[in-house]
Amino acid sequence: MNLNVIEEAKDLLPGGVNSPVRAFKAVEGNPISLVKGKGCRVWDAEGKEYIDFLASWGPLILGHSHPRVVGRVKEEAEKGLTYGLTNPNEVILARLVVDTVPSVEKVRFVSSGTEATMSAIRLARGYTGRRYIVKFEGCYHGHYDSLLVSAGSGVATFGIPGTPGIPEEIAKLTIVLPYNDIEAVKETFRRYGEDIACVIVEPVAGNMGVVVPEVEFLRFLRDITKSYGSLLIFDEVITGFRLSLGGAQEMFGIEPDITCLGKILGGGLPVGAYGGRNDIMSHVAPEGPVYQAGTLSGNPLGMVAGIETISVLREENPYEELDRKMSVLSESISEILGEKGIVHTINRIGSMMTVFFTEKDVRNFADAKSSDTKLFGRFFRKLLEKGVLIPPAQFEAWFVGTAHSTEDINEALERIRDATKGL
Ligand code: KE4
Repeated sequence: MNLNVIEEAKDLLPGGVNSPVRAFKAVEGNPISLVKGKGCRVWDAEGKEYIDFLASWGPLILGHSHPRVVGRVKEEAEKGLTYGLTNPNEVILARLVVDTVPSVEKVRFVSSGTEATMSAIRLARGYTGRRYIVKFEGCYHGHYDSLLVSAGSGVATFGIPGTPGIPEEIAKLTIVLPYNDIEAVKETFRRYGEDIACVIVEPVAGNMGVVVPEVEFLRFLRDITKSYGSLLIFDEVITGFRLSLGGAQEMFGIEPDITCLGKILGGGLPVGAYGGRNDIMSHVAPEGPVYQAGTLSGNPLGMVAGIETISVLREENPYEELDRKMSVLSESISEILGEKGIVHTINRIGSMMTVFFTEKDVRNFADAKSSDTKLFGRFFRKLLEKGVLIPPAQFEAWFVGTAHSTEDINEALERIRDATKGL
């Protein structure tokens, strides 16, 4: 059954998938298809069960099929799926976001994290009238042309296309710098600061694997953008509602000008958002001149899934417990790998972590790339065989959610211990 689905998919979808990482190329594995999820467990098309630390790349902080989320979506779907005009649930979720994310006074819903960051970049350029943007190597902000750009040669130089299909003229308007590198940012602003529209950053990186910034790095970005009249954009698509109710900006006490959200915001349905100060968001059409639109933006089902998810998080405030659970998981995995003499380092913050197979401290993408990705691939495949699902790529974040009980974590650790025997 599973094999047929995967084989037939290859005839109909590029690489047999709707997002590249699902093809398992980064772990040299055979992709599986999942048909059911409940709590912290998922089942593939052949009925095999896995304890899930992928959590659909982050959205499922409450686990799969949370009764309140599913119940509310069912109830809403009975009434209708989409109207193309404003639905009251858009206003309810907007109020929740404004009351929960410290820097957001006004918000616009879209249908993915990519749409959120793409729109935020356009808004920053429209608001400032400037061309250049700054991003950091190893940070991923979705597949928007201006953000699929690799570092040029040398520091503080213009970007080069990260994939075919992006004109050099667009790529060179993006400057790509090393994460955590204050000197590189300082030099870039000294040269181009008057023409920099914005800096976009993952305030905790999840897409090079988890990399926690030096807090003075974020503080420096906040100060230098303010002094040059550029906007600071926090891409909190992963960290929003993940690291704390108010995300990384609440955890670190640093307020960006624009925040991008996604994943948990939609509780598993396609929802993204960008928001920020009133005087900035008032530039977005139809209130202002910066155009952005979407047929299913603010879709009622996505809205109610988000409302229930964020409401449960506000009621339960599970963050200390999630931090404790992830701490037990990461320390126990480190012990298991250590007993086998396997060189590794684990970066963890709150309920997100990454196991790197390198002896280096991982503080940026260059460090992360020193990992033994072949060994990671073997590790992934052995875990999958034993019924543990982690992200099928080294440079991603693992997640723990409220549905992972202590017993689930212990059971997963037994399976992980078993899996490392033949590593
Ligand atoms: P989406 O367009 O995939 O909803 O969001 C793009 C995005 C933006 N910002 C951050 C920080 C993100 O992590 C993402 C998407 N994350 C990846 C994996 N880390 C999604 C998985 C995939 O591409 O299949």
